[in-house]
Amino acid sequence: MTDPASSTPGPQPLIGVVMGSRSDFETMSGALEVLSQLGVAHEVRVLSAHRTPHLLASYAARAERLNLRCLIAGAGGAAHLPGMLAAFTRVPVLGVPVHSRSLGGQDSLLSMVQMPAGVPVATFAIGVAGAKNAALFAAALLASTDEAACARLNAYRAAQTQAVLDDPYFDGHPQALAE
Ligand code: RP5
Repeated sequence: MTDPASSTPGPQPLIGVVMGSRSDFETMSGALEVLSQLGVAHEVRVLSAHRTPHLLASYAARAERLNLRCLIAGAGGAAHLPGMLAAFTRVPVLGVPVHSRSLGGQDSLLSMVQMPAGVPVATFAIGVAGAKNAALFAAALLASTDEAACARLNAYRAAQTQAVLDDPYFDGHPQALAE
């Protein structure tokens, strides 16, 4: 069988973004947008700890083979994907708890954050905020050894600050003070 991973076009990925189901895509697109904005080469896979456990194990091996700097893994409910990836690879895993219909993502969060000592998963906030922050965290890891990545991350943060300063209702803005 052809490995779809081996035919991925574009630059060598530095980050792997994985999710437990296509239904997680809306949440995880927060991470994909940030990585694209910051020009971080990445690849995306749908893998399930429960439905495709063998595929998950082989992807963990691929992550090491490609020397990916980290994996961003999103899942919901009994969210074992990040923990199982972390068990199979030394590549750092950033976990994104996806909002679940029945328990609002609390189940996802606790499944990830309560890992046993020895197999860490760096766990972020539930939902899109967590997905974006996981991508920013991954970019910050790259920035420590890559000047161009560092400059792009600094520019992103400066633009974010400027957007607040440009808001006419910003506290320090002359227009807001005059009202
Ligand atoms: C988890 O189960 C996935 O990460 C997803 O958040 C949740 C529901 O999956 P679907 O039933 O929508 O495929 O494995």
